[in-house]
Amino acid sequence: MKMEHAKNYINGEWVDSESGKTFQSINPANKEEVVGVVSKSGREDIDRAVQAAREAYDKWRLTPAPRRGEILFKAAEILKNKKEILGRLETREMGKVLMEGLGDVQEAIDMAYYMAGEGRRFSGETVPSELPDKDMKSLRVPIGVFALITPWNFPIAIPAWKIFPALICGNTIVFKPSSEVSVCAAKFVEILEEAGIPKGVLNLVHGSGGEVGEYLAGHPGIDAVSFTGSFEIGSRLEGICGNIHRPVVTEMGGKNVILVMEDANLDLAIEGAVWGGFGTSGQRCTAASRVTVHKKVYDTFMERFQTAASQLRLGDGLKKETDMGPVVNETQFHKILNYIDIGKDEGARLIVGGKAHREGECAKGYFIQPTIFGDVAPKMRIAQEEIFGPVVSVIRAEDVEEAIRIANGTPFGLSSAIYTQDVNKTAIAERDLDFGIVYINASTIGAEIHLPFGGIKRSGYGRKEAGGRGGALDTYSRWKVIYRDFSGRLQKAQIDK
Ligand code: UN1
Repeated sequence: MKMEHAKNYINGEWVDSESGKTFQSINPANKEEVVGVVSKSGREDIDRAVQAAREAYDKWRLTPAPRRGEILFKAAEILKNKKEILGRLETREMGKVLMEGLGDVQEAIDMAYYMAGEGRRFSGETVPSELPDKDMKSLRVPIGVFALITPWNFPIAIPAWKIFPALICGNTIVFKPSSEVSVCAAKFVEILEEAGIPKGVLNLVHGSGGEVGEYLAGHPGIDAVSFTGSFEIGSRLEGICGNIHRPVVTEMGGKNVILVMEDANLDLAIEGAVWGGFGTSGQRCTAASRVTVHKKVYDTFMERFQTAASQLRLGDGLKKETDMGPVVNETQFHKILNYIDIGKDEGARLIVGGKAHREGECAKGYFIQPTIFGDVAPKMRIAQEEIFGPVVSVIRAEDVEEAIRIANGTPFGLSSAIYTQDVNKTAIAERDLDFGIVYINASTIGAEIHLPFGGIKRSGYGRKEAGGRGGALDTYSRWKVIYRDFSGRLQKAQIDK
């Protein structure tokens, strides 16, 4: 397989880091395969990228929004042509199965078309004044230079959620992707370069969050920060930004939950639990890591869920027969196995899985068996903390009210789901589940890009991501209000009434 070189992209040029240092990006399905050699950046590289973004800002903010939209439209077309290449690269670099890699790229394509259109709908309000010969309006204006810090689990989609709306709103960008997916990020930026993004408008700097991410977020040349990743890092960035009065948006973890009621269509609920719990090897912030099941159907559900999970085939995500790929790296691998030990120590019942999977070719990668714990108590750590791996905790519930109380009883609030045929229960769930997203008869994953995405409590802070006016546009623009008095005399609002 081809080894790639992922360089920094600063002021329209692909450059090595100033120190000349590099690091490797490895295929988690096969540690022997180096996917790419990546420029390892330091503060001096960040300084240059921020400066380039600052210098490009005035010209870009004054470029008409429909023109900015045309570049995004072109990016969508190129992404469409390169969908297969990018999807395969995602599988090699972070392990998700090809079908999911392609879905990830599709999310970016959809976002690009959607935001391209927003360039012509960039509207504010015009309202009448209380006074004669005076007009007034609100305008969306860009915020300035955005630092965008993204995770490894959606290597193309999440950067697209941030970069496209930031660009359409007229901001310039310093983009710092997770070091796990540097090659994907570089390929994505190459596409935007090909689409015609002017130099300096989008800059890419590789490196680790600790070394360059925090420095970037607090950099004096940055106006606002958008981050997706763990609560630990996100809350640290909130602190840094709060201290210097800088807008920050964070999308963080989840302890998402599926509620299975006594009247649920169990075929559907089990498919949903498998897809939500083990899709992307459980490494989604929306993953269904908890399931609460009504006591009347608990035993049947468990038996069938166990059978379905044990049939999943693990392997390299590029192979057609693979259902579930590896987890992303050694640190996550050990962290997840450690959580499995914690679950056993806490007295949860291990139903299936629970071990690393080292058969055949899988010995070369970071594979963990799909794991289900039964008889989990809501306060156990495995039911409270984000594991970010293929581990699902199943909790018994008496009724819908108890299931909702359990669902709401963690520090997170991103995504939730209820399976039931009873319209009244869906209404209660919709009203009372304390989450950013509620699914009805569908799993906790699969948010679409034209509605806002995000959660409450430890799942997120600030405005929401992705789509909808309340998502993308409100995050990446601010309101400016204009009053114009053309009466030629002093008029006093409120007083002259
Ligand atoms: C994430 O896991 O970080 O709703 C985002 C979903 C995807 C996005 C997940 N569209 O599952």
